[in-house]
Amino acid sequence: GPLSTVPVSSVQVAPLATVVESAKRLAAWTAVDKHVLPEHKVIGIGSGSTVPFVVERIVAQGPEVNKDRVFIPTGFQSKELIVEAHLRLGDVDQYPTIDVTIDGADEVDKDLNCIKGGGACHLREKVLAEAADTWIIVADYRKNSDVLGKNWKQGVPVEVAPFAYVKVLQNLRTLGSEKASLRMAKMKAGPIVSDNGNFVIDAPFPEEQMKDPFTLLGRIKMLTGVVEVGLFCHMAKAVYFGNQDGSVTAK
Ligand code: ABF
Repeated sequence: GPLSTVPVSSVQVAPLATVVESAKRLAAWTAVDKHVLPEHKVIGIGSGSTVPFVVERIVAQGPEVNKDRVFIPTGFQSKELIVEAHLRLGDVDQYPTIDVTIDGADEVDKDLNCIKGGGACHLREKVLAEAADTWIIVADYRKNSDVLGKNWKQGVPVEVAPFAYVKVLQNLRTLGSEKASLRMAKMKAGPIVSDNGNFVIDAPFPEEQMKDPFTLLGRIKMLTGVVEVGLFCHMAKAVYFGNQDGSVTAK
C-alpha cells in the first residue's frame, strides 16, 4: 500500500509520553548534580512524577555517600520512594533543618513563584521547602510559564479543614474565584482526602489576581479553616525545566 513508500526514519517521532519522561529525568538529574553535594546530609524529597528521577540520581551517587544521609519525605508517595531505594527515612520533627529539598511543581512563573498541590501534598511540601536551606524545583517544559494559571487551569489548590470547607468555598468566591470547587475523587466517589486528613479546594482566579501571587496567597491564607495554600512565593533558589530537544532551561 501507499504507506510502504514512507521511509521509516521520517515517521519515527517519539511519543509525547516518552518525550515528557526524558524531560523530567533531565531536569531531575541536572538539579541533583548541581545541588545535592556530598556534604549534604539531610535531604528533602518532594512529590509527583518527576521526583522518582531525583531519587534515581541520588542513588547513583553511591552507597558510600548515601549511608551518612537521611531523607525526609513530603508524603506517602515519597516515603515509599525512599524506602524502596533503601535510603534512610527521617522526619521533619527529627530534622527541622534540611540541607536541600528538591520537589516538582504544577506551574512556575517568571519570578520562580509556583503553583503546587495538584497531588494534594502542598502542606508538607511547603514545610519541607521552608525547612530547607536550599529549595529546588524540577519540572518538564510544560510547567514553564510567565503568569501562574496560564497552563495550570484547575486553580490554586487550597487544603482546608473538612468541617470548614463550605464556608471557605464561599470566602474564595468572594475573593474572586467564582468557580472554586471541592476536589473530588475519581468517579465522584467523594472528596479527596490529603495525607493530613483534610479536603482540597481548587480555586481558579482571574489573571489580574494571579499576576500578584504573593498578595493572593496572603488573602487566602487569612481565611479561617484554610490549612495551606498551593502558592509558593519567593521560595525557590532555582528551577530546572527539561525541554523536548534534550536541553535544560534553568531559571
Ligand atoms: C508535586 O507533584 C506537587 O506539588 C505537584 O502538584 C506535582 C507535580 O508533579 P509532576 O512532577 O508529576 O508534574 O510536586
